[in-house]
Amino acid sequence: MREEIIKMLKKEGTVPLSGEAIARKLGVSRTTVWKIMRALEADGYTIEGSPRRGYRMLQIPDRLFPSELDAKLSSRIIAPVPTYIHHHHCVDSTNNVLKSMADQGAPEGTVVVAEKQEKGRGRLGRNWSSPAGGGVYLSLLLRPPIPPQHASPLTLLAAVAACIGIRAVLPQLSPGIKWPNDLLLGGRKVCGILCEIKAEMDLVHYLIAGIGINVNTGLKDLPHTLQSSATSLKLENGDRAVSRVAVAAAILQHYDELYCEYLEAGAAPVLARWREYNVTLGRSVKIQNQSGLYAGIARDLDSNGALVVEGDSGELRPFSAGEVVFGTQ
Ligand code: BT5
Repeated sequence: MREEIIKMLKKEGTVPLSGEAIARKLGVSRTTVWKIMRALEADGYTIEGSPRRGYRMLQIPDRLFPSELDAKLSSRIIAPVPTYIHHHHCVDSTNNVLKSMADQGAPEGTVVVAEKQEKGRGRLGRNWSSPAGGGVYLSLLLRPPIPPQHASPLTLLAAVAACIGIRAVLPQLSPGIKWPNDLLLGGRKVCGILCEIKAEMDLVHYLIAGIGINVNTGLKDLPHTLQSSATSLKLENGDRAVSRVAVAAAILQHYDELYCEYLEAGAAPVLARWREYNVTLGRSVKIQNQSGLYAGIARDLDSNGALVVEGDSGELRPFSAGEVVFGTQ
């Protein structure tokens, strides 16, 4: 009902809509309409209400509500309708919330978004700092018909979607992908991605792609230890605020398009786009993984998304997991 009322008010624009007309259309009492208006105001919508003339929507908050995201989406698989989007003010981790929904059978394309995370997670038990107000924290659910050993390109797809989505909203910025899927602006991290899968030997049950972006996050909102390595879209945009809804919707839209293409054409187009937007290939790197540290030049991705590194004596070695440190760092 809430979503319906938002749609009705937006459609009327500056023309007031009477409480009675809304109540009649929705088959509820005027008191119910009044209560929903109060709830919308509590969520940050500015609504002018006059007993004689009715209600007008004056301002829409930049929060990741399903109706706001849906208004910018024309997707086929990821959030094809607003009921696929689950908005929370605060969660421990959107990946955790979506994981329990996936275990209970949530459909492919389900999305969980939050304004704040209390235990945002990075890879290998690391932390993703997720303060309220400035960031976008979202997770989306895929159920690709593939074995787990073919899942890597789908984690790279998340970085490509985030990169293209950000560039679509802010064409003046050029985020680049550090393997496997960090997004950097001016050498600083603006977006991190955590992909988790549940699988049997020969079938992926589901993949959750969790994406965290510092949109309007101020450096002072982040822990001291991150202030020299992190940035936000706002900071890179000359300190001008950026619409979180626009960024989140653009990423979901591009994710949808890339995933549809992946299902039809396989991994090659995703890998080609990753190469186009990366800032890793051709650089001197050190790869840290469970077996130690390996230095060389990052040369290419192989067909499964592994990073191929050329060692000192010209030998090529593929890495399917690990941490990249650039030679100059
Ligand atoms: C990542 O891990 O970068 C994955 C981050 C994924 C976050 C999303 S938010 C929605 C979803 N729900 C979750 O709980 N997680 C996902 P990793 O490559 O391991 O990098 C983690 C490192 O990034 C930390 O150890 C810090 O050094 C740094 N870091 C943490 N928070 C940051 C932030 N807000 N901005 C920039 N760097 C940050």
